[in-house]
Amino acid sequence: MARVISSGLEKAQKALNGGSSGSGKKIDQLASVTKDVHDDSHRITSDFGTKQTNTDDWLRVATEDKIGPSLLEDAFGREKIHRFDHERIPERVVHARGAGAFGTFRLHESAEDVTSAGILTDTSRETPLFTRFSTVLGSRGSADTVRDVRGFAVKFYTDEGNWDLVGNDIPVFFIQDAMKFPDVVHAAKPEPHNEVPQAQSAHNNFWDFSYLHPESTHMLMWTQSDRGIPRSYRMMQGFGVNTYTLINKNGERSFVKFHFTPDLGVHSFVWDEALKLGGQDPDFHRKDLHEAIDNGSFPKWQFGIQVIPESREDDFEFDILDATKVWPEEEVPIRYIGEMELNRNVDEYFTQTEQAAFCTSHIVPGIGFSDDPLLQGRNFSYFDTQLSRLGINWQELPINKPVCPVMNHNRDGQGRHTITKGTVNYWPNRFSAVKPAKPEEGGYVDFSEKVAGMKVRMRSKKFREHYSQAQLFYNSLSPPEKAHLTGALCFELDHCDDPTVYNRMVERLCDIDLELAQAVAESVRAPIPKKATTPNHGRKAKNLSQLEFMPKVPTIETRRVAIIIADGYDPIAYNGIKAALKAAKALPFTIAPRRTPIYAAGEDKSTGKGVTPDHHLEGMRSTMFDSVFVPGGATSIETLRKNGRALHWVREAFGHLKAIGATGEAVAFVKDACALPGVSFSESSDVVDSYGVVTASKVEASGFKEAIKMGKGAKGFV
Ligand code: HDE
Repeated sequence: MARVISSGLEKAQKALNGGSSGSGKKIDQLASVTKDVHDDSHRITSDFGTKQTNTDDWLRVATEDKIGPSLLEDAFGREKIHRFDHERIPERVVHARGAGAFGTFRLHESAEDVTSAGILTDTSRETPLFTRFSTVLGSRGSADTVRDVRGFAVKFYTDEGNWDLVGNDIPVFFIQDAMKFPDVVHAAKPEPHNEVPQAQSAHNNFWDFSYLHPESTHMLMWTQSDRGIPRSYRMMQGFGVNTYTLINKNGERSFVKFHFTPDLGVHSFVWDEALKLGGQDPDFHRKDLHEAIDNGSFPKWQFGIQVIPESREDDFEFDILDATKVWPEEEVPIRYIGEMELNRNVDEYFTQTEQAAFCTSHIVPGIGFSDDPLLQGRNFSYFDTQLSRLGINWQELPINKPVCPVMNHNRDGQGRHTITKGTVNYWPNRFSAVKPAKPEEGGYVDFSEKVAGMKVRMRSKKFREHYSQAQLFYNSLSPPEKAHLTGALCFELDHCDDPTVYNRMVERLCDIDLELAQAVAESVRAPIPKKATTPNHGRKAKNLSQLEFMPKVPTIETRRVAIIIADGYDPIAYNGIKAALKAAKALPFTIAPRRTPIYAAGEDKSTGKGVTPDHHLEGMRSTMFDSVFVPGGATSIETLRKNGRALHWVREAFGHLKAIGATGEAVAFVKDACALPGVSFSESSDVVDSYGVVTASKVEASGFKEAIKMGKGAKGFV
């Protein structure tokens, strides 16, 4: 019998996607080339379609007693090995490790005053999309939780063609000119002589490059802040980074930056947690995204634009085409006009997430480029790199194929799928077959612009100021965020063993903040600076600290909560908290010393069913959860007190600033486990004390849930 795969979810998603219209278009297009291994009517065939009876034994000369030579004649055997030999394709030269999902874009407010793009003006549309998140430096098999920038690439399958917005979770970049890209990537990737370290910027070459490129200073502040270690792909902002343009139907042009702001707020790991997860669960982010979508908790982002009319291009102290600068929101407010939701997991990683190919040059009418020198180079690079990964006909691959008609006189090449009928393949032709579109038919019209100047290799003056916004970002952080940033710099420079590198980097920090430079210098053994090189201007701006992105309606939905029990636990507290968490759509997991059933206080083991834990204490670690709850029960707590791993769970969760809840006998256990010099907890029951620890003599889940919602950062990490 054919297995039915998550049919309920499929149906719900189809309804949500609007069947074959709207955002369902892409899903239906993909369905036409999708086969299901669980369809029981399938039989193994060769690639040329012949059914096969044996795919386990090579055709050979053999008897029951003696094995003889394998025969070259075995076409099936050769085909199987030959296909396997060629399974790998080159990984992306950067952003090799990623995870993707399908979704929908809905527009709330038309932006027709600034653009004619259908996707940004037609509020009745639902546009299907595919989003791929990634790390930058690591190989395809590297860990998710490393300190790095995260890619945030969205392919909108619009009615006018694909629009690829290939962004990051950080709004600025290391360099200003695309020509520097090979240098920054070479310097940041593993060093050439020994291919070490994997997926980390903590090495001599990266920091050597950083010092030698003052333009990277602003970006470094972001990567060393908590933004470099997001808790989840679902809890990151997305930024188009580069300056694009919008053109309205009157032909007027504006400059634009694109933003995605997550409904769940912006949250991060603490560094120790991220480091440990790199080994304990290298797929943490990938699984987190998949799990949330599978559970029907579809992540959403508000989509916004910052717009500057052409006439105001030169009104700012920075160049608005410089990708190492943000447009402060005080000066250019964000206008939120739409929403992106991710609501469907991929069916197959390789053909969808791996073969997805994004190009900044993919734009649609109403959207244009600017002279941003980073963007101009990117427009060449993405197109070019797809050739080494996917071959010339990569745009025909199902994941990359537009949902609108594609027709032109480009032909042939390796792996061509489309069959184009007719006697001509050039334009113009005597039949007037396949002709260019008129603007009124939706044809892309390049913006006419007068350009004059000297042909030179240089950047203009405003591009040469590098520290003002680095200071702005640093100044805008809360004290715990500053402490985390300082700690990150100390960690990274401790991994550099060349004094030239760390001494110089401390010099560079004197361009940002003297106290920061002094703290890092002391920690890494660099000469302690006495004077700022560039005095800190003291200004701050809004929405740079991630603490400003607490969700409008805080939620614990999809937060992973470990409930630790042993035999003799208090069933009322256990069941109460579990029900309360489930009702709030959090994900409770029962953790115990073993995975076989655990019995409640007073439960008769011979007749009782017990609770079957999801995991045992050795199988998982506190790092894999957002929060820990320990119900009371005298015998249970007695057992847990003697279990070093249980103590470590609670103490580690506390060190990682997680909400911890306890009832009854567990209150004293939690307090003892977290006992640190100078730490005291409030005694009032069911109150979140300033460390996020909630203790209560009876089950009142509200305080605990509030503590989970608060996330990290209230007290800083010691
Ligand atoms: Fe990329 N970048 N990049 N990049 N980038 C690639 O394209 C490049 C830059 C970003 O999920 C490559 O298909 C140049 C900024 C993302 O498939 C490559 C420059 C931003 C992804 C490339 C930049 C990004 C890439 C490698 C300097 C944020 C992953 C594989 C001018 C706005 C897309 C590929 C995915 C991938 C070139 C700088 C984001 C080599 C030359 C700035 C999210 O073409």
